Amino acid sequence: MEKVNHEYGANQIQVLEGLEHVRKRPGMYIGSVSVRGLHHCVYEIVDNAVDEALAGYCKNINVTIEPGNIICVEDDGRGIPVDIHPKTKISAAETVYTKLNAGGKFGGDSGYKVSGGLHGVGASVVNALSEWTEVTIQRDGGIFQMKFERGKTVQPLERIGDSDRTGTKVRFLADNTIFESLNYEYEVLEKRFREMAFLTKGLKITIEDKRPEEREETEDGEEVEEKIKKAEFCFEGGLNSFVEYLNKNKEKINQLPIYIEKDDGEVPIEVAIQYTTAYSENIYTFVNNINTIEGGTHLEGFKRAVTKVFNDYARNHGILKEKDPNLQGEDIREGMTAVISVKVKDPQFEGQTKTKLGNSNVAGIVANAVNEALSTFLEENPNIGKAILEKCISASRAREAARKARELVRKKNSMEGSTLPGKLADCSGKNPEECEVYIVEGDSAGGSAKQGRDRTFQAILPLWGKMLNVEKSRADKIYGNDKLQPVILAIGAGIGADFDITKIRYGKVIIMADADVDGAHIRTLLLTFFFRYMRPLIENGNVYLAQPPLYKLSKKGMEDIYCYTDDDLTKAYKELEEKGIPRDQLALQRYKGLRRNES
Ligand code: TSJ
Repeated sequence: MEKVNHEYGANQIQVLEGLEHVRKRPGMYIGSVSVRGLHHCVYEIVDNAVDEALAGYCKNINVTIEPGNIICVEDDGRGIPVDIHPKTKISAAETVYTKLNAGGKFGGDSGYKVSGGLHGVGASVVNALSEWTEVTIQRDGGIFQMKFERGKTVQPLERIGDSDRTGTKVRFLADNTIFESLNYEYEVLEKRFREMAFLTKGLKITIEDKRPEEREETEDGEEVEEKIKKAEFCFEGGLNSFVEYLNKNKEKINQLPIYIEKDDGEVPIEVAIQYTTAYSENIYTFVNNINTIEGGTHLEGFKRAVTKVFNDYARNHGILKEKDPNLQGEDIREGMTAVISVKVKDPQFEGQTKTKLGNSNVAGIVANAVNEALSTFLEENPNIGKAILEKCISASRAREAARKARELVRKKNSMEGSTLPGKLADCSGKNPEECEVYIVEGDSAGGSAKQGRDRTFQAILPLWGKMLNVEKSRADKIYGNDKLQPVILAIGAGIGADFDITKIRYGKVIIMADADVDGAHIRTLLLTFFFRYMRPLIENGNVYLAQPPLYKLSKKGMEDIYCYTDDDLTKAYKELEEKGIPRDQLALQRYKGLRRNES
């Protein structure tokens, strides 16, 4: 007995050291202690329940944000095993919660665990970063419960009642001494759980925000309508539903997505493809339900197969003649929306953000599956095949025209030296790292920006008239566009495939548009342009949005107060009133051109 106790003690110390380290260096385990890391904790717990669903034992997962930012996750799976682990002498459930990375070591292995994967650091990490945690398990005819504080067990697993149901419920309060904020964003969680439900056909996930609403009022004291913060996601169509959701506002070429599902026992694959009349390509890829935003071997295999199948089909059906060159991948993917989901037993994640699949065998497996299913689909649906290929061919022509337009722009620029747009009020500084350009809307705004700037490092580029929506035009229309041309020239790093981020003339590209609907429109159009034609600029963090104040409150002897929203203004009035400064003693200035749309 003595000896056993001793071992138990040693074990406990090791456990505590592990979880102490998580508290010392939380970033190493969950990325950051910002809201992002906070949301990660919720995903981590939910992932455990999704694993139970993938193993085939759970149909429902309910997530609740309770008042006080407590998170509750409940599933109807088998319940975490409660029997005593022979080695550690503590329950399996407690081990999952107190040992780093213990999750994967337990039985019932579905093989493709989400938890223990990329952000799968294990429930113990969330436990260590929580002020308190309460786990309730129903199985083997009983209700069992255990409690923790900052990772330490304050109540070992005990039986607290009888039950003929099974399932696991976890409630936790993240530690506010670790996280910058505990304000979960309902919309962010909703989006992730919708995605999780798309990826696991038939699984029902509900989310509800039960925190009391911060009472919002407009200036006139009218109450703002409450948003519904409750959703239920369950998609029998799986990825088909996902693609239909992504394309809901677009004009479709194939009404029903092309659906491919194949499980060779090694790498199960699910793909859905739907073409729209849009010009962009939207492909989302997942490995073990993790969004692989950097792509990888699964995406490569997919692209390779799609390019081959459509070219073969076009040749066999006389759409491409012998003398015609092959269609390029990008032509074939114009207007394509696709979601690819693969399950890989031992995924290797590479790349800057570790979201690029590296397993080389996956490329061939995906390519084969897509090859086979897609060529069969085209043979069986020749009308859809022809409609898609017609679009590919005009994409290919446009690409050729775009190449010529781009070359023309390049030639013109090199002949005229580095021509800067006439309207640009450049800065005198030449070091891009220190310089910034404000893209402002209209002449008057441009004028006041010029007055207020420090010309040693701040440049102003005013824009006029209707900005082109690049989402609705092909590349050939963009290179020569007179609204975009000044932006391209001022930034000075080219566009599209030629874009070279090392050549940017300003380290900060700042969009400064009015705080009204027209301003929002211009912001969206410019951001879309940067996203589609200068994406490294966004990914490298060079694009900024200026937020000018809507109001200034002033009074003699008091420092000016700037308000950025109507809400800010209401709060400022209230706070000043409490300090004994009534509204009628304050001068309110509304900034011209920065108003919200009042029409
Ligand atoms: F890990 C956790 F505590 F965060 C957590 C686990 C949180 C939530 C909301 C659910 C779960 C969870 C775990 N749900 N279902 C399970 N299942 C198991 O742990 C389990 C059950 C039975 C067997 C078996 O082999 O009989 C094996 C496992 C891994």
